[in-house]
Formats: sequence, C-alpha cells, structure tokens
Amino acid sequence: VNLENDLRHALAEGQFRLNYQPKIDGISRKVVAAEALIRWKHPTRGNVSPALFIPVAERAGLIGAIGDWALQEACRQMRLWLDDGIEFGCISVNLSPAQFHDASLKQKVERSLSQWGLSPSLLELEITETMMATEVDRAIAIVGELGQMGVRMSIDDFGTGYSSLAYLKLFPVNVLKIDRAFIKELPGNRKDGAIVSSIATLAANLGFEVIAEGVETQAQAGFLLTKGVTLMQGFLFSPAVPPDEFAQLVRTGV
Ligand code: G
Ligand code: G
Ligand code: NA
Ligand code: MN
Repeated sequence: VNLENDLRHALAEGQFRLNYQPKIDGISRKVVAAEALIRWKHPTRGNVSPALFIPVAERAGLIGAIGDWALQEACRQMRLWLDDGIEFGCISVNLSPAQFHDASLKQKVERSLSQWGLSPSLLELEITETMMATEVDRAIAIVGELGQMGVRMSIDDFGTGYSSLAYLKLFPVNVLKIDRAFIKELPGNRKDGAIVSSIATLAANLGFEVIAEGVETQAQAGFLLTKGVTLMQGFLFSPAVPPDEFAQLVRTGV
C-alpha cells in the first residue's frame, strides 16, 4: 500500500531499468532516436507504471535521485551502444519539474556526458510546456544554457499544457513533440487533423523539428506524412523495449 516507502529503497535495491522507445523516420522506417522510459520492477507487485510512481516520487522529493540515475543510465547505455557499433541519432530523457529547476542540472548533464564520452548533441532533454510556464525567465535561461552546450531540447506533450505561442519565440528548443491526444482520432477527426497540420506548419516556419507521439495505425502514419510530419513514435512501430531489443530494431528497422 505504501508506494512511497518502497520507492525510497528501489534505487539502492537496483529495481529500476530504462527501456527505450524508438523514434522512427516514417518514410524509411529506420530508427532515428531513442526515448528512455523508466520501468520499476517492484519485488512483490511486479511492474509498476511510471504514470503511477513518478507523481509519488515527485511529491516525496525522490524524483531528483531517480532522475539523476535515469540521466546517468541513459548516457551509460548510449556509450555501450556506440561501442557496439549501434548508431542512430540521439537519446532522450524526460525531465521532471524538480530536475529542470535543480540549480545543478547543467553540471549533472556535463558530468554524465563527459564521464561516458558523449557529444552533447547525442542527448535530448524532454520538458513540458507547464515547466516552461513557471519562473519563465529562469526557465528560458536554463534551456538557453543547455542549448549552448549543444544538448537538444524538446517540448513533450506539445499542445496540451499551459502553453502560449510566446514561449515558442522565447525558448530555444529544437523539437515539438505533438501530444498523442491529437493523433489518436486521425485521420477521421477533422479538428485534430487541422491542429496537427497547423503545428507542422508552425514548426516548419519557426525552424523546429516536429515528431508525432502515440502513432498506433498505418492510417495515422499516412495522414502525418501528407502533412510533412515524417518523424513518429508509437505502438505502430514499437513500444519501449530493453536495450538488446532496441539494438535489434536499429539494425533491422521496424
Ligand atoms: O512509459 P510510460 O508511457 O508508461 O510512461 C508514463 C509516464 O511516465 C509518461 O508521462 C512518461 O513521460 C513518464 N516517464 C517515464 N520515464 C520517465 C523518467 O525517466 N522521468 C520522468 N520524469 N518521467 C518519466
Ligand atoms: O509523457 P510522455 O510522452 O513521455 O509519455 C510516454 C508514454 O507514452 C510512455 O508511457 C509510452 O509507453 C506511451 N506510449 C508510447 N507510444 C504510445 C502509443 O502509440 N500509444 C499509447 N497509448 N501510448 C504510447
Ligand atoms: Na516524453
Ligand atoms: Mn509525450
């Protein structure tokens, strides 16, 4: 019943793993990037969804340590893949609000990259609009510093948060990730189609890359291609998988 207590021991007990969901070029069907997604194997409950335990970790003040581990683990894995000749684009890590506002984030990122001998452009950090909307000036400075380092920045769940078009002008991010809520009812839902099409145009005109999340059907992928959205992620291609399986997807495509 007490998830929080169990979470306190989970790191030390080595109960976390990262799985990796491929980001795909919808035309070539090649893997172009990896999103690291945390998995918790609880000793008695089995797998507990991050949708459940991340909010608990955030409230309990445990997300800093868990997030540090995830960043470090993703960088370690990227080094293992590179050493095995498994090459694709970058690896992305989701940041929680507390991590984003942690004054030592930049140092931690620098340390992980240098420890594993990774070029900063191999790492992408996913933040949400809501994180951009609190302490805006500071948030702009944080994104700016990471961007200056050469780390890629993306806006996750784009279109669903507390968002303002002004942020797109102010924040030097690289990628907009269209939230899966807008993809779900494609191609039938004309309003969703219009939203997706408009985000694609907006991104192109502002010089952002764009990727669609939650692509589950061939019809959705086809619609996205007609709107010029070629980067995709979703169960149509692959869920998040363990590192070995991910390497196989890189070799074979999806
Ligand atoms: O992988 P899955 O769909 O079960 O993830 C559920 C939620 O947990 C998503 O919102 C995802 O962004 C979040 N999540 C997964 N891994 C991490 C992580 O390492 N850090 C943070 N902050 N959130 C994560
Ligand atoms: O919040 P974020 O976008 O990081 O959430 C990632 C979550 O989305 C992960 O838990 C992952 O399992 C889930 N996910 C990835 N692809 C799909 C998909 O095609 N459909 C659905 N429903 N969920 C997906
Ligand atoms: Na994400
Ligand atoms: Mn998302």
